[in-house]
This record gives sequence, C-alpha cells and structure tokens, in this order.
Amino acid sequence: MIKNADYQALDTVAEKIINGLELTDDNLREFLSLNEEEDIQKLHYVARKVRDHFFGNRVFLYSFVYFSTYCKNNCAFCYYNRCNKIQRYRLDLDEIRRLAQAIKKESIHMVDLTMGEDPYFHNYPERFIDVVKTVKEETGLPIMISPGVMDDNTLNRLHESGANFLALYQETHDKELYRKLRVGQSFEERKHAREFARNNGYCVEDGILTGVGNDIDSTIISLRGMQKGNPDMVRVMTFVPQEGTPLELVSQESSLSELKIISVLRLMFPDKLIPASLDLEGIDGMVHRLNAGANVVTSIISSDSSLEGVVNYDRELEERDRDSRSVIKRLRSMGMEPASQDDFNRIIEKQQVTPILVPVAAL
Ligand code: SAM
Ligand code: MD0
Ligand code: SF4
Repeated sequence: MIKNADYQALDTVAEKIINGLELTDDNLREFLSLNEEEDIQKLHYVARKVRDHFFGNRVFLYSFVYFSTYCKNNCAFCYYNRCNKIQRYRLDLDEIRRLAQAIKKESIHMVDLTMGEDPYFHNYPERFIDVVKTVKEETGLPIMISPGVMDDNTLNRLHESGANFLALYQETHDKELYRKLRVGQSFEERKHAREFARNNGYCVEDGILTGVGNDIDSTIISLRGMQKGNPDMVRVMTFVPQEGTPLELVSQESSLSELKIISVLRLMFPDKLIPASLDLEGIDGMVHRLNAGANVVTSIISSDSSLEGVVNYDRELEERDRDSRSVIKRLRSMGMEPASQDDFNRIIEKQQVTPILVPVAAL
C-alpha cells in the first residue's frame, strides 16, 4: 500500500511528466528493475495520474477480426507461423461483410482487420482493399489494418480505401533479438513500412514483446526505438509460448513485467494510446493493464465468435467472454467509461492534418 505521505511526491512526479519531463535511461532502468510491491504500485499510480490528465476515465475499444490465419512467415513466437501444422481459415468477402454487420451492433471505436502475411492477399492486394472497403461500408468506423509488411503503393491504396491506422509491431528494436524472433524478415523493411504509413496519413501502432529473451538493456533499446518512431499507439505483450513453435518450451513470464512496461510506456508517451489486450488474460487481465496506465481495450470479439485471437487465452472456453458489453460492464465497475466516437475520430483526424512528407522521388 502507498503511504499517504508519499502521494504528494508522486503527484509532483506526474505533474513534471505532464509538463514534458523526459525520462533518462537511468530512470527507465530503475523503474524496470522495481521489485517491491509498494514501489510498483507507486509507478502504476503515477502512470494513472498522467493518463487521467490526458484522457480522464475515458477508454477506447477496438474489435478484432482475424480474417485469415494463413501466413508465409516463420516467426519463432507465433502459433500461425507457416511451419506450424494447425487448422487455418480464410474468411471470404460475404463472411467478412456479415461479421462487419454484427460488429456494428457492438460499442466499439475501431475495427482491427488482422491477417497472417497470407499470399492470397499479399500477392493480390486488391483483395485486401476490397475487405477494407467492405468493412468501411458496413460499419462506417475507423479501420486499423494489421497485415504485416506491405509496400508503399499498397499502403497508399489501402488508406484511400478507408484504412486509418496501421498496426505493425517491431517486437523488439534490439536487432540481435529481432533476428531470432522474426526469422528471415528484414528489420529495416518492417520499420520503413510503419514510418511510410506515419508520413502518409495513417496513425501507427508499434509494439514489443516481453518474456522473450529481452533483458532490461534490450527492453530499453526497444523503448527508445519506439520513441524514435513517434507512434500514435504503443503496446507491450507478454510472450505466450505456442504449441508447435520453436519457442514452445520457453516458460511464460508473469504479467508483472508487462504491467511495469505499460506504466513506463505511459510516462514516455503521456498522451498516446496504450492498449490492454484481452488476448492474454481476458477481462480480469484488462483491469490490471488499465490500472497500470493503459487506455485502450483491444481484441474485443463477440461472444459467439469462432474467430481466433492471436494468443487466445480463451480458445478452449465454450463462450468467449471478451465482448464489448462485458468489457464495458467491468469498466464501469472501475469508474471508467467508453470514450465518445468523436473523441476517437479527433485522434485519427489529428494525424491526417500533419504535413504529409512527399517522397523526394515524387518532387
Ligand atoms: N501478421 C501480422 C504481423 O505479424 O504483423 C499480424 C498478426 S498478429 C497481430 C501479430 C502480433 O501478435 C505480433 O506482432 C506479436 O506482437 C503478437 N503475438 C503473436 N504471437 C504472440 C505470442 N505467442 N505471444 C504474445 N504475442 C504474440
Ligand atoms: C490484440 N489480438 O490487440 C490483438 C492483436 C493486432 N493489431 C492486435 C495482437 O491483442
Ligand atoms: Fe505470420 Fe504475423 Fe504470426 Fe509472424 S506474427 S508468423 S507474420 S501471423
């Protein structure tokens, strides 16, 4: 428990962060090394103070549509890597349209269209453009795309078709660790796609994994790497070992480290979007992540959905318990509320008005 005498000092730290104080690497190391429960609670308290200054008790909600689990890549951490002998699916346009009609009834701010790097779409990008157009038509909502690495021209065409947000997580900005995680995938290409999108009208999300061989120094490299990219949204997810993958025998880290990193992200990105993913520990886990300073709930799936999450804590459960109604009920029990759609649209539109850097070649 935090002592009353400490609150004033903690409020002063929060004030300084709100007024632009930047954390040093020593600060990051100190916060990431915290072990005592009381000290960790103080870190979460300051993170909540900073978040509440910019967002109040308002939370954003994203629904998650994993519309194809085929993938040509071989990420060591991912259940859907091409070498894993699993059941896969690919939704057709009618199924996606019906899903979008159902999503329209949920109270969410954005639809996250996610796929593996499925050659069916990557080799014929107009197929993915049709998916984005269909979901935009049916929902009228902002759209996040999580397609993996796409070329500049395709990103521009997707933006013109209604995609507002690109989620493309580096996993780590520590190049040595990157090579072991995103096997055979170019670090620079992945980084470029996010930067190109950011400079051409998209909001972008970067993210890292923890519990995947990242020590504190490696984590600091990733935090600074994300900071350099100036993303609109930043995330951290605890690595969950997946059957049939090269890292399946790694023991899963507790979420304590993820919660500390969420709070550190809040202190580094005071007014940005930071998600509490339902994929890891569902709605109970959401509470801890919001209390650590997150302000978005992601991976919302309707209770009768048979679609995958990414990590799927609830794959075996009869009924998914991560629909928007259950999420909002728990939010309200914490004194939090869904934000308005206007609040969210203002964030998206703010990105649109930033100067679009015209690639030199086009001058
Ligand atoms: N194929 C797209 C891509 O790789 O960018 C989108 C797929 S999904 C959104 C990919 C993300 O989920 C990864 O970038 C990683 O951050 C997260 N993820 C995948 N497998 C995971 C696991 N086993 N544990 C935790 N996070 C995982
Ligand atoms: C989530 N399952 O937010 C989703 C996924 C992709 N843009 C997001 C990792 O947890
Ligand atoms: Fe494919 Fe994405 Fe999974 Fe990597 S993380 S194997 S690119 S679905």
